[in-house]
Amino acid sequence: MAKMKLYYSPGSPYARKVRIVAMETKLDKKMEMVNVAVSPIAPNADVEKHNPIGKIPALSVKGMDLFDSPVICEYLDNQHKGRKLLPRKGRDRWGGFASRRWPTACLARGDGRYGR
Ligand SMILES: N[C@@H](CCC(=O)N[C@@H](CS)C(=O)NCC(=O)O)C(=O)O
Repeated sequence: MAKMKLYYSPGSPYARKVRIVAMETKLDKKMEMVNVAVSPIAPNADVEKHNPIGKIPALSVKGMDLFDSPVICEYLDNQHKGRKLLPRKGRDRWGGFASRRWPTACLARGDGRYGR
């Protein structure tokens, strides 16, 4: 897979969500992290090349620009071979199983386990 570039800021909760999915899917290893500062009064020209509304996170991959964190998370979840973190349909999408697998639940518990 071509090297991906994630435009992010450590303080952005949206970017953090994407970074968690990247780590959980191990795709962070194939990702160049570009730490940027953005704000509505100080737009970042580099970010605007990848997201027309200038927000982070934005992911540049294979000549595509992806933005909006749910879109980036879904893309990443479809790029790894492991079990899907974000099931799109059925019981797993809304059911307890899906919520127990969500990485933040795992991180909050702090033991690195999924499931019960
Ligand atoms: N719906 C977007 C929201 C992204 C967003 O609002 N990001 C903030 C940082 S937390 C931002 O880039 N703000 C800069 C601006 O509004 O110009 C997503 O889920 O990615």
